[in-house]
Amino acid sequence: MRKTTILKDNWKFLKADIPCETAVQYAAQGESVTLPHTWNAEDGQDGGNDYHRGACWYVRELSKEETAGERLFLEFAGAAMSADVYLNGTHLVHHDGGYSAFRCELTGHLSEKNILAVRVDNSDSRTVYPQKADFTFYGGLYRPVSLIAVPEEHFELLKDGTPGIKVTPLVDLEKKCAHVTVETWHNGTSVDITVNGETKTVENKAEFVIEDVHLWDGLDDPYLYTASARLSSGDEVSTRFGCRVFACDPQKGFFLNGRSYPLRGVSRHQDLKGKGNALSKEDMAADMAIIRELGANTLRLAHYQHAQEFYDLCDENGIVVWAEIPYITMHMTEGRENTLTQMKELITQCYNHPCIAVWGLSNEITAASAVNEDLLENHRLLNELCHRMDPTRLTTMADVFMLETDSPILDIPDINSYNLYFGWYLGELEQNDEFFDEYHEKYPDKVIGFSEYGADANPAFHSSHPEKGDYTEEYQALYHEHMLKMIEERPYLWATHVWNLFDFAADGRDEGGKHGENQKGLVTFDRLTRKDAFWLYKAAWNHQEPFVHLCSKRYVNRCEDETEIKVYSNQSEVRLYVDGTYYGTETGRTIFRFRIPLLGNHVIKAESGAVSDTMCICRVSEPDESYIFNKAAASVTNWFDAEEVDPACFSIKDTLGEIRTNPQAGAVLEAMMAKGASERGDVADAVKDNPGLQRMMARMTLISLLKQSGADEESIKQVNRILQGIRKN
Ligand code: GCB
Repeated sequence: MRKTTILKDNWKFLKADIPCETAVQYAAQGESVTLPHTWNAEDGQDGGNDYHRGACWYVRELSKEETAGERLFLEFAGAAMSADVYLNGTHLVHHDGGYSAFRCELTGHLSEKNILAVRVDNSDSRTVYPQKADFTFYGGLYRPVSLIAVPEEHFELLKDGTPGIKVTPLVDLEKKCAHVTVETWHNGTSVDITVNGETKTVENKAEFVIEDVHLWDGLDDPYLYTASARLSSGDEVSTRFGCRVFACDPQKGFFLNGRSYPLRGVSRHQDLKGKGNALSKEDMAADMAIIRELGANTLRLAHYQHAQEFYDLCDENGIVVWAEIPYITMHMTEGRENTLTQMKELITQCYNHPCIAVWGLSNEITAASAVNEDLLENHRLLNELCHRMDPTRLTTMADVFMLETDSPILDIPDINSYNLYFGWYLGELEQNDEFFDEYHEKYPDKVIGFSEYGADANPAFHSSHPEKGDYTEEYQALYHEHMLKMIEERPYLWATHVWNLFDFAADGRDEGGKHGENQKGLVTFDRLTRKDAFWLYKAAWNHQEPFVHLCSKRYVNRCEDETEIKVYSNQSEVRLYVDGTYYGTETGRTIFRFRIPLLGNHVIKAESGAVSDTMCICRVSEPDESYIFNKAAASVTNWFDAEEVDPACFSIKDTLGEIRTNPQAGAVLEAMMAKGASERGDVADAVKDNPGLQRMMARMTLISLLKQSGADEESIKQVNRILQGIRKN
């Protein structure tokens, strides 16, 4: 028999980088904590990029009862980022990587009184990923720690955190059967392996055939089988598995069990406002409920290995998953070994989950690194490792927008995917469409996906003239309306993932009225507010639960004669009532628009069949300043909208490409850029050296570039005056 004891209580936490003996000696004076725990729950979420990154200690005495058993192992489901485990002062194991599980054996080191001390360290490192990324690197024992007592004869526990049992189901769709191979690792002589009611006694590996197989069929029917293995000592392991076939076609996109199944969904980070990454099972289940409500059929579990409980939830809910390691943003020449061990652990620990379709090698790794031989070699080794450990799944990679599509790195993974932020960080929305059209035409035989896209929104900010960079709920909604359509028109995209389902902590950020948060979420960090864009996707993806949603409900005070009333719904007809009087009906799909005169206070009701939604808006004489985040940019916009521009001459409304066609106007631009370059050298250099980026910049209007770079109103006006003095042709 196996006994697992979760060590939740009675830990002492010391926020100090001290020797083990000192930590043990002063443990009583430490802070009492329960696991899961992170020391960055507050300072990792409040901005300033100043959260504690260092080594801390967790100390706990193990009771007699807890240490009973023939062989005793200790399991850490996640210790961020590196950990050293000591029992009674003896160092037992060192582990690098904050997102994968590891174990060590305590047997032989136990005495009368047993003190466990764990040094956990999230400081800077040149060898352990992640080091540069847009999320908080929380430190702590933020997932459960357990004792596992097993008999002398038991399943393997140490190697890469293995579950001891590995199941490979290969499905024959025509014959409607599955060939299931079950492998086990143990120190006994034989093992009884059971699948679907059939038991085989073997040395370690058995093959089964399941006739008339019940498929794991995505959201509709995520059926799970169980495989179990038992030794004569009574030690037993079991795992669930699913029988399904994933395939990708460059023209037709993703297939599940032989039918077209475009993967459309979101990404998720594993943190929560006020708690950091120390989540409970209930927190995870609540996240999954929101994912189901949205109607997404895929998740990119970014940017690292998530909790086993979360992959379990994806198995149970039929969500197709992209799993990845935190090999992100910046390649480290001394980090190769760590990428390989993190990948080995990810695959070993997650192999049995039917939800996982692809292994992600890296994310935007060329954002801060050149494509050199060392980086290519690292990717080749990772790719080979994935194929060696798991020939049944494809490998992929999330490419940064400025990575040239003919870069040799794209040839390494089986399939690719791009992260594009046109329409947010730079460029215009249409450039997303153009990018994929060009790619698809140039590489008709390559599978391509859309691994990230998004725009930040703070639901406190609103506008009737939303635009890029204003952080309004309305701009985010418009952005996603464009993207949803763009994606629907391109079924060849094997997977698309909104960045991100939830706002998340990025302590280095300070923007859009919040400190320390990336606000690209469709839902706020505390999960309490679904932004309008959430309802857009729900209207497109959730066909189960009829609803109508009135947009801009938080935009109450409006200063205009006429206002737009926009409704998102998964119904085909929406009726509108203003102050109790029928106003009109719109038919269509997903987005329904009305315009109404704004006279005073109004009660607006949208209705479709049995479902309805209501809001109140009111006419005000002055714009409500509390809705505007970027007041400087807003005033530039107001000035610019009112300004008469002579179209025969150049202006800041022209694109950089147009301006460059004229030597005189081009010289004005160069001079302006050179001034900017001397102020922010690195960025300008990156643009200069990157033809792809240059091409994209050529399509940006000068006004959007100026606003984005934070230029003040006076200098924008000045550049415009100069350009207006230069005639086109
Ligand atoms: C990216 C990164 C992601 C960031 C995101 C953003 O490309 O992969 O980690 O959070 O952009 O919001 O800038």
